[in-house]
Amino acid sequence: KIMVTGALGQIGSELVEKLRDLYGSDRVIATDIKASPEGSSGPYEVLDVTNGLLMYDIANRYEADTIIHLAALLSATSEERPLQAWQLNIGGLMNALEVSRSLGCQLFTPSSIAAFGPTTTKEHTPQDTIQRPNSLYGVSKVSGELLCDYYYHKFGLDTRGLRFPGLISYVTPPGGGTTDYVVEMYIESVARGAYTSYLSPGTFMDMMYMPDALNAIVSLMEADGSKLKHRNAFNVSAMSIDPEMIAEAIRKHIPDFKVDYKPDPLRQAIADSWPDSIDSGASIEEWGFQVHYDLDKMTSEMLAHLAVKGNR
Ligand code: VAH
Repeated sequence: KIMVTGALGQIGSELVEKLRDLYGSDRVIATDIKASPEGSSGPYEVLDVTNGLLMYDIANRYEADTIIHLAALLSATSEERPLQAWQLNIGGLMNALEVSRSLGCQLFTPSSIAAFGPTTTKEHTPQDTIQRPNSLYGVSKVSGELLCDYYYHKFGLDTRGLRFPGLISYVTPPGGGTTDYVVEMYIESVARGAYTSYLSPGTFMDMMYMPDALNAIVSLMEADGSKLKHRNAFNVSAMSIDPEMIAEAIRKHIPDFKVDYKPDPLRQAIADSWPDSIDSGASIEEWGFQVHYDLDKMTSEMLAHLAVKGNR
C-alpha cells in the first residue's frame, strides 16, 4: 500500500489518481491536512504531517510499504513564513523518515532546483556541485536531501527523491511557488488575453509539464535500487525557459496575447538565486529518465484543457 502526504497539493492531486490507475484505488491512501473536498476515489485520511504519531498510526493501520511525502510549503510562502516552513518541511520529513524506518517503508520525497544557490554554476548545473541556497525553502530542501541520504546510509532505508524544476499543470491553482508564474500566464492568457508577470524577461528557470514529473516519480520508485549511485536528489528537467519564451509559445495559439512586467522583489530574488538550466544526465543514466513534453506540446495541452475548464 502507498501512503501519500500532501495529496491535495499540486503534485499530490494528480499523482494519487495516477497511482490508483496503476496499482488500484484501494492500494493508495491519500492524506492531507484538510478533509477531501469532493470525496476521494479511494482511501482518504486527514493528516497534519507534523503529527508523527498520527502519521505512524495511519501508515500502520493501512500496512503501507511505501510513503510518498509531498506535504510542504513552497518557496515564496516559505520566505514569508520561514519558521512555520521549517517546522512543516523538516518536521514533517523527519516524521516521514522515522515512520518509514519503523515500518520498513520505501520513501519518496521531492527536492528542488531550489536546493542550489547563487554560488552554484547556473548553466547545465551538475548533479554533484556546491549547494549554498539562500532561501529558507532551499535550505529545507538541501537539509531534506542530506537527511534522506543519512537514513539510507545509517539505517538502510530505501529513500529516493528528485530535484524538481518548476512543475506546470492545469489541475490545481498555483500554490505559493516562484515558478507558478507559468501556470498563471497560461490561465490569464485564456481568461483575459493578458498577463502581468512578477518575474522579468530573461529570468530563465527549469520547468517540466506535470505528466513528465509523475512518470519520473513512478520510474524512479520502480527502478532497481542496486543500480542507483545517487538517491534523493536526482536532477530532472524538461526545458529551460523565461517569460518571453512562454508568451511566444502562447501567441502561436492566442496571437494578440499581451504580457507586461512588474517584477516582485521577493520572488525575483528567489528566481535569480536558482540555476537557469540543470543537467539531468545522472537520471537518464541511472534509471532511464525521459521527457515527453517540450514547450510547444505543453502549451497546446495546457491551453486546450484551460479553455475547456474556463467554459465549464
Ligand atoms: C516553487 N514550484 O516555486 C516550486 C519549486 C523549483 C520550484 O520548488 O517553490
